[in-house]
Amino acid sequence: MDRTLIIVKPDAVARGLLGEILTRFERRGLRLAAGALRSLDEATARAHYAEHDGKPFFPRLVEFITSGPVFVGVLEGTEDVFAVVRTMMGTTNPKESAPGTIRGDLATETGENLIHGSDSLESARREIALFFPDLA
Ligand code: D4T
Repeated sequence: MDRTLIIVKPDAVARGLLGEILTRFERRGLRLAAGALRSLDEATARAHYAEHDGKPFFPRLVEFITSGPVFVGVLEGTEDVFAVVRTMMGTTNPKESAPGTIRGDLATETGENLIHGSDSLESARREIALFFPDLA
């Protein structure tokens, strides 16, 4: 069974959208294999977003993801679950996200786009090992 990692970001938790977002995944047929509210420290945030280190938006991204509690979860339930989750999230820039997606329904700004989801099976393995070493 494939698994993928989600992070419900500080903007979503602060806006009270955690339940709405998890409900969407559950209604789709996905299950939470693990999950917890956490406050990410800078080292964990930098490790998670290492592929973006050096890009102009990286400092702001680390500052944002460490600015308040997030919900880190592992979803499972179908083959290529990462792709199902990414489709449900919508595009990175919510202004371009289709209605019906999480970002397309609930967000407008790239810097506050509510949710992270692993972008491949390899990313999912790496990210699950970072946040839930007992599951890896
Ligand atoms: P994450 O990784 O958070 O699931 O988002 P995406 O997979 O949809 O997008 P990404 O990895 O390209 O970007 C990571 C994170 O950085 C923010 N960002 C991105 C930003 O603030 N400005 C930008 O120009 C880009 C490309 C939003 C998501």
